[in-house]
Amino acid sequence: RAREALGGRNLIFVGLMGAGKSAIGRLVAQQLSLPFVDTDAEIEKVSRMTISELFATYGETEFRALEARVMERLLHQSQRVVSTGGGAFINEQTRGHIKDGGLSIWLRADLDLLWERVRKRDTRPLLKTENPKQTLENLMNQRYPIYAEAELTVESADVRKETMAHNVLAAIAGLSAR
Ligand code: SKM
Repeated sequence: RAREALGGRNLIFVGLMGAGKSAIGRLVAQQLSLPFVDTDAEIEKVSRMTISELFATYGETEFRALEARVMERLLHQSQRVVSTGGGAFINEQTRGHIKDGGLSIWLRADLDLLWERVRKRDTRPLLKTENPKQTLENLMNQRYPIYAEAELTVESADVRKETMAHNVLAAIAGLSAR
């Protein structure tokens, strides 16, 4: 039923780092029998650099421009499930591509859950600050009103990813019942 409700559109996950976009997106793609792509991974592939290297070498502005191009290209291919980098939906141009390119879904999570998941990783250039938890909270405050523009919102909880995938599919299926 979720696949019917999608009606051939792409399904695009947005939200902050640590919300589970990639893990849940991959699982939802399997369950919908659609291909999956993660835009951060795709950017790393086309640039042959890591996200951290891209930020360090070219800066955030260039990264956002590349992200916008990659998003536009990916969303114009065959139907798929896409998980996006945490800042993708915040960039006006990329947000336009996402809104035009399929059904957007915000995985919303609270600060403690996000922090537990990102604190151990060293792959997030935006969190290389004196007080990364405060930085994460600032990002939440800036970004949550914008993520809220996604067509659907699903609350990300500290539960098994299978449960989250189920919640996502139920939310999509519910669209056709509205
Ligand atoms: O796209 C990467 C990059 O580290 C920037 C980012 C962000 O702005 O929240 C999140 C990551 O997915």
